[in-house]
Amino acid sequence: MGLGEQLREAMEKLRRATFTDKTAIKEAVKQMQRALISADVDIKLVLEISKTIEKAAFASLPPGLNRREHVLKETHDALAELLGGKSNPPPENPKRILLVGLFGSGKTTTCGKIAKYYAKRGKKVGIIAGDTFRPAALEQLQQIGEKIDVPILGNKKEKNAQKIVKESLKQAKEFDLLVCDSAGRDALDTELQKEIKHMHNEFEPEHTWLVLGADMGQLASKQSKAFHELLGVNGVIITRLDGSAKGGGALAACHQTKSPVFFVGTGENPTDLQSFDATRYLSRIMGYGDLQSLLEKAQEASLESEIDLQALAKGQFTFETFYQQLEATKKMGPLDKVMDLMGLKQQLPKELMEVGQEKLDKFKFMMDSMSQKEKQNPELLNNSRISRIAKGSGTTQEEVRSMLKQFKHMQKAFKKLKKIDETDLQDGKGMEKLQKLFAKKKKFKIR
Ligand SMILES: Nc1nc2c(ncn2[C@@H]2O[C@H](COP(=O)(O)OP(=O)(O)OP(=O)(O)O)[C@@H](O)[C@H]2O)c(=O)[nH]1
Ligand SMILES: [Mg+2]
Repeated sequence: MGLGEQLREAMEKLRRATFTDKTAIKEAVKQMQRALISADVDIKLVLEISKTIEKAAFASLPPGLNRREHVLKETHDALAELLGGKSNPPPENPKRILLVGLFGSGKTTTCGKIAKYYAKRGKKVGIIAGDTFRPAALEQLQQIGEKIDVPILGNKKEKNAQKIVKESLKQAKEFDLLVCDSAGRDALDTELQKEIKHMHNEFEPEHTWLVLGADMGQLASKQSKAFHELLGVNGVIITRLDGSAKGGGALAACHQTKSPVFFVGTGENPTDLQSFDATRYLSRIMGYGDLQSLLEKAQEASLESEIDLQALAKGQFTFETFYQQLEATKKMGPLDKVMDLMGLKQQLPKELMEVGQEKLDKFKFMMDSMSQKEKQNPELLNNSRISRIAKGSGTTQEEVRSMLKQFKHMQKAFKKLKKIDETDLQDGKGMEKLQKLFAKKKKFKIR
């Protein structure tokens, strides 16, 4: 079973775990450990990742996520870190890139893709045909070169790759970037090792990138290590990610070479190259299509709570804020969770915590039936106005009164927020202060 499948199974366990049950969590974490260890990931790292997951499983929750989602997100973040961080933009002005890798990993195709990528960004690029083993390797490159309009530097008669590089470098000044292809090799074969080492010494590339097929699986780890020890690999490219393979070996490759994935190949054409996105990749190997939306949800939730807090802190608690607050909290989960987070849970009556879609809709209709002036000055709402609003919104006067009561309760509670300095909210200390403030006011009561 490859790393991809193992990880997916571990994630599946995490997803199904009840999280009230310590043994279930521990079991899921163990499975994750097994998956990582079998991919030759350093034991220290494995333990770090497990600790992160366990911590998330027992720690208090951020707004908007339930326990399961929180654990999945933390796991994702830990794995993304292992892949060299969430975002690794490729270098902007590389001068020399050497591509190395096993037979058929996609080096030659990728040479074309990278050349195209940088040519599109205004660089004058040349490709060195440094593969003298594969029959018709030069022709293959020449065809690619024609397609992308990039010159190929090579010599059909020369069998020594080092000499080809030496010759090509004489023209180096003409180009901003030289991308060098190499022959596919088993990195553990000593003869081939010598060959590529000589070529590497001649070329002196600042970038030596290892090209790996997404279908390589467990083989990736050993080979990556050997290539890295031999040449000092400082970047990884995963090809054929468009196929059915999950590309689990990439995790191990990144770890072995201590270098990030810069690009992934997603097809056979020169434009089928994407800069790497750890989240997209992890969604794939973890078989969790919703990961992206989960992360968006987490971000949205924290954004929403921030925006609301800032508006509230300014003391502008209007009907609009009221509605927004209810709507946001509905999206984020039960209102009492948010109130709890703000240290308000004990102070607010129970009915305030419960807000369903039906009630929200009614509030919306009522608000739509109010004039701007009424929205800004709720004290204007006398009996005749209330009667008008009820009629206009298809609700009863009693329902309008109940909504007003709820609004006033909340308005009063949030007046306390004014005492919090706005800058505190921006630097994240606001929440702490807020909790302290309300914790002190144990006797605070809403009538
Ligand atoms: N679907 C798909 N196919 C790819 C991708 N990258 C490479 N290929 C295909 O994989 C096969 C091998 O690609 P090459 O570029 O010739 O690989 P190589 O590493 O140069 O191979 P050798 O020179 O023989 O070691 C070809 O059929 C390519 O079209 C990719 O990202 N997606
Ligand atoms: Mg090739």
